[in-house]
Amino acid sequence: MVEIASIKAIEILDSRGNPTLMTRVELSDGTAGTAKVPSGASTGEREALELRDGGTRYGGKGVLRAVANVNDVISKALRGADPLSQSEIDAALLRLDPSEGKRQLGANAVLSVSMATAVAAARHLGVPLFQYLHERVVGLHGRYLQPVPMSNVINGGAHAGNKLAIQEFMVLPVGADNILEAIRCLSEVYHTLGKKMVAKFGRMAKHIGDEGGYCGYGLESTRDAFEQIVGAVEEAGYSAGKEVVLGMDAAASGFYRDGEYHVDGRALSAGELADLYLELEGTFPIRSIEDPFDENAFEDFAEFTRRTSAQVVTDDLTVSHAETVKRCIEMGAGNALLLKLNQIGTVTEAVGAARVANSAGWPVVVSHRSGETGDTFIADFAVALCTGQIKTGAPARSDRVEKYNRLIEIHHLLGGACAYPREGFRTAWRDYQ
Ligand code: 2PG
Ligand code: MG
Repeated sequence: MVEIASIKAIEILDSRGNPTLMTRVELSDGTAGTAKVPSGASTGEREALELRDGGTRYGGKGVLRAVANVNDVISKALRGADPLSQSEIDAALLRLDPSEGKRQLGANAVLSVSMATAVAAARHLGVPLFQYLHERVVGLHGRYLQPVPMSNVINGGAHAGNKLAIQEFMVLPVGADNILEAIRCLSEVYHTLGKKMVAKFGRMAKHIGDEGGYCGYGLESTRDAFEQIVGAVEEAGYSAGKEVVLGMDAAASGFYRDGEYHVDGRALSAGELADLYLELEGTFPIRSIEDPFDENAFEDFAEFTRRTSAQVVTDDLTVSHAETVKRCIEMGAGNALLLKLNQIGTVTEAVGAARVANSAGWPVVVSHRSGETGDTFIADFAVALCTGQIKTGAPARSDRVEKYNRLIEIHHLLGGACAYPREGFRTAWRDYQ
């Protein structure tokens, strides 16, 4: 029987140049898997802990304590364990750190081992990661669904230095027949948007934010940003509202202060902000809105979910925790789950949160973080879960593009035999569970 022979973490850098972990799990047959952990900027206050060293090294952001937790504590405990049982590996990790939010070892330390073990197990079996996760971890049946990418082409909020309070302005290529055409579409729209913004605002508009979207130079308001995107979609030869629809992540905790939402030069109540979203939805083909209110405004989420016909995605509200997802489902606060592995800290728990969401009819959107690496685990994870939706930034810079490249590779590995949800991106997953 194959077993874990060694686990070794090192400190590397993420896409913002901040330290993170890369962990390698080696098995007794010599096969190995590595994983690199991402990091958020607009983090939810209930997320699992990203353990950082403090002090002056790397401005306090070093992760040597988390690295030591992998190398000294986790590696000793898991040596000899069965890598083919992801649930047992993750249960063992939880026993090592039973604290709320993985505060002892750090969710970054724990997650690096959880993911790297899955990668090593897939290598050992000689199957692609998405197939291993799909069959052996999620427990599905060999029919795959590619995700519609929600591609963040203009960055605002915590991800760029501009006047936009809204964090992410996204395009969803729902008219494409497959993932290859979808990625081509979003790349064409992205480049057309860049040229258009440079023509209007000058070369500064070419700069990009943390997730590869344009930095929003010259844009004065939410409406401005959507107008530019719709113009670019049409100029690129696609029909806005049909072949390409829009999404946004307000990440509203980022502009909520003293009971008001500070957006577009105004201070709005939750009701007024809801009215603004509905007005935008009436003007532009917006089909998905993430975190429209503060991360503690459960009631406002519920009220808005009743009023809008867009998908209401919960991120900072639910932080990929199954228990909080249950609470939101009961309240009707949102109707789709954003799933980030590092908000919860193990693969098994993330799958569990997805299961809870799906069992109530909620779709799941697998997501990157604003601080990423070249790791492509989430591309495989989205295909494995058949979520039908992924959020992984603009088609720019390797930290984002590698995920798209992996989706392209998966398409070819499957010989093209992989469905694409098109406009059914909110419901297609149901046929694949
Ligand atoms: C979000 C994410 C990813 P961050 O809010 O959804 O886009 O941002 O990783 O900074 O939390
Ligand atoms: Mg978000």
